[in-house]
Amino acid sequence: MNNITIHGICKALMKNDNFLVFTHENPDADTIGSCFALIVTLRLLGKTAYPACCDRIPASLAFMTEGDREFHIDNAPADFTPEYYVSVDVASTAQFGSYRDYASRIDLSLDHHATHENFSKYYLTDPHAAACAEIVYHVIDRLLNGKITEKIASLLYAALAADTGGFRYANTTPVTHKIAANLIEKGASHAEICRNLFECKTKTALAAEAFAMANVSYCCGGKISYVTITKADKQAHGFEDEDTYDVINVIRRVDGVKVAIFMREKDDGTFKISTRSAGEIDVSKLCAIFGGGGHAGAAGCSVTPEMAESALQRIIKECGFHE
Ligand SMILES: [Mn+2]
Repeated sequence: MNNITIHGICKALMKNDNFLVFTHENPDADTIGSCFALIVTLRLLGKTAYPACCDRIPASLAFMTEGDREFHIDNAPADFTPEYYVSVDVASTAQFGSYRDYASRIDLSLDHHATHENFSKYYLTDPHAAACAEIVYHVIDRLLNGKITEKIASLLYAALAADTGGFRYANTTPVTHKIAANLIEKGASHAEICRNLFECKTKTALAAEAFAMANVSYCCGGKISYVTITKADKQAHGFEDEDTYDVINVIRRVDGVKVAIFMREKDDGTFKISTRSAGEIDVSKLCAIFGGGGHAGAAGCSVTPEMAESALQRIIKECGFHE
């Protein structure tokens, strides 16, 4: 499954310079925290490193990047020539989004998705890691001889907290808690991070969630909840794609729901389907039918507008619940 160790990764990073570190498309806190923690570390070691993020950082996560939201490859200085390409939390070539063409150049990928495609020269995937940041933590801790800075600690803590839903999801392990404890010891501002991640919401994000609560449907005796937000809905109610990131978490909370499905029409007209499972069903398998992937408890895929309704019905059917 892996062709390099943490020790090997540290050697490769020490030996090289001029790093470009890729996040996945529609970046979340894990890919952002992993990417920026690695960049800060590499710079501390005297190296040149820049992030490559094809999509804007969501406004709700801009607290992780000091308010900056654009980290395109051409935002790096003109005289920067990348020599070593890394990706973090990226499970497949498709997840590079508009940077898909770079996938074949990746020297090293660090990931925690069981569905990881081995697209890179070297790869370390640990599906037992709650977040990619757990793997990145081990790399950084070794590179810095335990001298993790406050800033790095906060970035990794935010990544860990986000991918575990505030250490509540089934992916949380004793290792996750030990790493989190160490990051707090190193100065991670945990309370502020958790407020930013889980409590603060823009008015438009709250409006999107209110829309979802008002329009959610149930089937299979209440075991499945689902809702769709179209472009027209977004226009009519004034919310944007990034306002809808927590919609899936709103509709999965309903008592008795085993699988939640959220379908969102993107600006390019395709539909992004996000799924969550309470445990029984492996939703990554359902999303794989449509070329997507993710984790057993959280997965997604994208389909064409013509496919959207039938994909939703197929996913519902594949859950195998009876009415
Ligand atoms: Mn992740």
